Amino acid sequence: MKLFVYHTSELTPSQILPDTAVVIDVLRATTTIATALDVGAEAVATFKSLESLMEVSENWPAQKRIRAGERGGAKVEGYDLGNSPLDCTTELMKDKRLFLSTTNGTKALQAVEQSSTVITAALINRGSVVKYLLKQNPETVWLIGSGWEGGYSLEDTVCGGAIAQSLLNNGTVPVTIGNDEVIAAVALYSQWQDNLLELMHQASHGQRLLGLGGQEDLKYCATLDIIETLPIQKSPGLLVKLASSSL
Ligand code: 3SL
Repeated sequence: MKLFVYHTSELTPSQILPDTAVVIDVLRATTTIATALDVGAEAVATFKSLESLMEVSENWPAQKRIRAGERGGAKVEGYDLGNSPLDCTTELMKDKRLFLSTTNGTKALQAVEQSSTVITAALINRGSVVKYLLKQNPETVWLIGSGWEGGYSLEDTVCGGAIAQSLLNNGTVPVTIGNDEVIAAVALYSQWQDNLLELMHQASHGQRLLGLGGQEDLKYCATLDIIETLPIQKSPGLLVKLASSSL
């Protein structure tokens, strides 16, 4: 397995695709996606634009859908939810399809949606991501941060580092380093691994969310390995929970 880290989707090569793309938006899209599927959502349909979300979700039974729209960290008017993973309760999500559009995370997903395999990662499900990659052992793996409007986000790269460090230390499957960003991401994670919440507080998007009252969101998003759910793309933009027998 050859591992690459890209801090943002804008920095990923545009002419080639990996065997497995791992999209990361710790604050908060991929944390929300994993949580929604973990509590029983039937699937999460992701959209770069709010217009296409509205258009596609119109064809889905109203009692079976939840529309979530976030821009600039805030809920978009007229949507059921914003992008807080803490809104994803079993009561709300069970057997529903979550239609989600966020500022950067769903855009990053779209950038690599043609890869043979697309999964999403966050700190909360890091262990399952590692387990899956070691089991599948794809030739090339890209860990892609969503960043913020083209810029680098600390929390996405630290998650890439958490995954990369576990893969590089696994001791059974040979894993090689594909670019310098892997080394940088592992160094970042090594520095902050015991203080991930403090890193979120220092990160620019963490500060943006704190300004919007997102203290509890930051706490949840900074927690490592608390769920086993692995979101995997079934068709472009549509994520489902990987069956636990496949992990
Ligand atoms: O940028 C994104 O896609 C979001 O996850 C941003 S937020 O955390 O919902 O503000």
